[in-house]
Amino acid sequence: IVEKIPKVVFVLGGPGSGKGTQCSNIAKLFGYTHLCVGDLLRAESESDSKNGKMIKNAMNEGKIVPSQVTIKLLQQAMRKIGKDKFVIDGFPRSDENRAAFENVTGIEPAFVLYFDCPVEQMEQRLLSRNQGREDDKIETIKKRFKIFLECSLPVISYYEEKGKLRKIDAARSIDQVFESVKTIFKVED
Ligand code: UP5
Repeated sequence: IVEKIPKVVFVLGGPGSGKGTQCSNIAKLFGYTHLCVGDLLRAESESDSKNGKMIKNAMNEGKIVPSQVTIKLLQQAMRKIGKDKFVIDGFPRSDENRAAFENVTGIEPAFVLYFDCPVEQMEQRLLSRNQGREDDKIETIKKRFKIFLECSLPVISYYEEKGKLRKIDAARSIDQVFESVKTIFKVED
């Protein structure tokens, strides 16, 4: 059986830039399946799998979980769901993540959304989210920002150079941001 290669859109942006919020809108309106890599990792960390503790520790430090773990979870989810269009939220977070995903899956994204938002605004959103996420405390938030700047911005530059980046001003209301998202999907989809 030849597996059909699914269409993938990566959704990137700093912690609190609105990736999850906008991905669920994209899923509803454009028929994509939303895969939040942070959610896959949180679920795995709650299971008794051998990696559970390691994942929890990494996330509590805002660190990037090793690619092999993340990519395996992503592949499992994509196969299980069996759909052909995915928005992948919060991955790849480093050049190493990106290269490993390409090598292992042979998939390149159709395009990449980038939610651009000032750090102060992202921090405010995370501090007022109040959903009991263990990494939403100020010390961990600072670490997440640092890793984003050091490891994830290079991925964004990579896709910009390839002409695949679609940058959106995410410092506006949820509805205003979604208007920009819609314009892009109407052209690209
Ligand atoms: N909100 C959203 N949009 C708004 C707007 N326009 N105006 C005002 N408020 C807005 O939104 C955050 C909050 O802001 C919400 O309360 C929302 O209502 C409000 P959300 O849509 O959740 O933003 P998002 O960018 O998705 O923020 P999130 O905190 O989920 O992003 P992170 O990238 O930090 O979290 P993620 O779950 O992807 O990753 C968590 C950790 O997992 C990482 O730190 C890392 O340790 C690990 N990880 C890996 O190791 N590898 C991976 O590949 C992925 C994750």
